[in-house]
Amino acid sequence: MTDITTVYGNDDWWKSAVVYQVYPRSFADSNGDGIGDLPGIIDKLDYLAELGVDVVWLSPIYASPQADNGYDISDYYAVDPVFGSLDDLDRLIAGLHERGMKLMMDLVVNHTSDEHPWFVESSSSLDNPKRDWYIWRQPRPGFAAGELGAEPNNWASLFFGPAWQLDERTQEYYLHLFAIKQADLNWENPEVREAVYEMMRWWLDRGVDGFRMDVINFISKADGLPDAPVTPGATLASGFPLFSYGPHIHEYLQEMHQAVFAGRPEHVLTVGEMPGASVEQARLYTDQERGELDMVFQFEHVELDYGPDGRYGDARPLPLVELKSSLATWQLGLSDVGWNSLYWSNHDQPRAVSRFGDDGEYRQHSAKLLGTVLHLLRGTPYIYQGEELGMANTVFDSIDDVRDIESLRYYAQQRALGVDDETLMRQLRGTSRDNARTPMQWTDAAHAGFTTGTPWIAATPDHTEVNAQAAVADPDSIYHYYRMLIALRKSDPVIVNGDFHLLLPNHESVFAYERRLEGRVLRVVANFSSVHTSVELDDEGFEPLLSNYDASPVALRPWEVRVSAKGY
Ligand code: TEU
Ligand code: CA
Repeated sequence: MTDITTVYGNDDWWKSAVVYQVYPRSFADSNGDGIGDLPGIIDKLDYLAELGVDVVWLSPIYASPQADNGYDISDYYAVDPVFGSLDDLDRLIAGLHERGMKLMMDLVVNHTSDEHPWFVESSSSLDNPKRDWYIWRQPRPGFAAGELGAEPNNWASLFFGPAWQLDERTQEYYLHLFAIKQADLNWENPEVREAVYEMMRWWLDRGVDGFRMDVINFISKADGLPDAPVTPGATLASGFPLFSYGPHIHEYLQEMHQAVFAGRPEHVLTVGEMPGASVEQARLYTDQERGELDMVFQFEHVELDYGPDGRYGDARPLPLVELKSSLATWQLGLSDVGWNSLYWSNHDQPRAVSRFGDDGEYRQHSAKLLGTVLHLLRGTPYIYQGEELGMANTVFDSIDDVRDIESLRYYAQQRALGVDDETLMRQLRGTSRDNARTPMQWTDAAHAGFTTGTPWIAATPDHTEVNAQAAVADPDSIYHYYRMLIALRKSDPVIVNGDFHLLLPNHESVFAYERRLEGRVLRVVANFSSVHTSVELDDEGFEPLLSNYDASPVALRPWEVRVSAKGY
């Protein structure tokens, strides 16, 4: 297998790379305990190499009480026994490197588990040397500790309820932007920052090639942690503008770059997960001259379909014109400086084919169309496990099927407010993070071939038809189509380096764009609908390159995508 660094030169290998996200809990279970693990991933390395991906992003495998499936870490230097051992991780790194692939670890340092020794120490007394490693505050003046309204400010946790938890021992509150078991670290303390950098260097020395940084734009909070503006009648408010993009964010990222990445023999691949980041902010974060990050995961295109109640209310139908305009803004905004990451889904989002495509009659066509539109944009594409099979949202019959802490907390909170079960189950079927977390569908056997035991979350019934074994055997499958898209990226510099031009911005069902480089043009025309439609574009000189249908009549068929090229 050709190593991409030899094709593109060492410095920019990450611009031509394709990343595959593995959510270890749901990928492959080797020992029948129902939970995916590192030996399970090692068994599937040839599958990933065949697909052609360059980098594996591994969601957290560190020691963790698993309150949020590993995003609550209790030891940054250990592998959780449920996933295996450090030896297994070393074998995974070696297995990837042997096949010309790289490993990107998840880095969760906005918060730790409340069972991390740092937090255990910090909470043990008011004068413990690690007291200041977390964000502790006294009750609101005029309130007794534990009294309703005594929280130091009015911020809501992203997992519902107040973002503050009283610690009985010292009678102070600690900040947790996510679950109660996820305590926010105090990045203003230089000892905390150095402890994080030291840990990152340890992993790089062990052979990992990059980091995906969890909610990294939340590490600097507004001075004084003020109340957020509240809507009349409510007690809690979104502290979002106050805990994201805080005053020291660029300073910390530059410091991290100097302390961890600068001067390493190989470029360290970095992507910052940044809910709410704007294009203007991303230009700063990803300008190589500034020494911060390679790219960010922005959220604009995955929040466009939110209804008035946000993520967990009923979604609104997403006008394609808005999706195109959003993606085009990011394409153009990061054209002269910075770099885009490209994704339709991950472990926090519903399945792409169910959300942006048609997971019924046109599953195959729409999954290929989505892959094409994404992979031919300018940026680094991310494939979420099972996306290459067209895996769809799952079926939740009852709240007992749901496992995700965020979904369960939403359900409990809304039930307490009197909302009925049927409404909530409908909403969760559309938006629950568990849609992405069902077992990877390997075969048509019981539990999709994911485990010989009982899976921690039920496999989606459609695995009898949608599975890797069938896809690998069928040359016309979504899987093989993805292989072609990845191979095309490696062979055509227009895809990595070309400029982006949106065509037909106001067309309501067709997403069309061109990539241009030195007289060569790559054109993508995609029908995001189940009805025939036609577009008026001058085809002269264009040769067909790739499509999800055979032979092309004039009109575009349902979910048809056509790629053509000129000047080659
Ligand atoms: O997610 C951060 C985040 O803000 C959202 O995408 C999140 O899924 C939340 O549901 C918003 O409603 C990251 C991780 O990807 C996620 O899995 C973790 O639960 C979270 O941080 C806390 O570590
Ligand atoms: Ca297991």
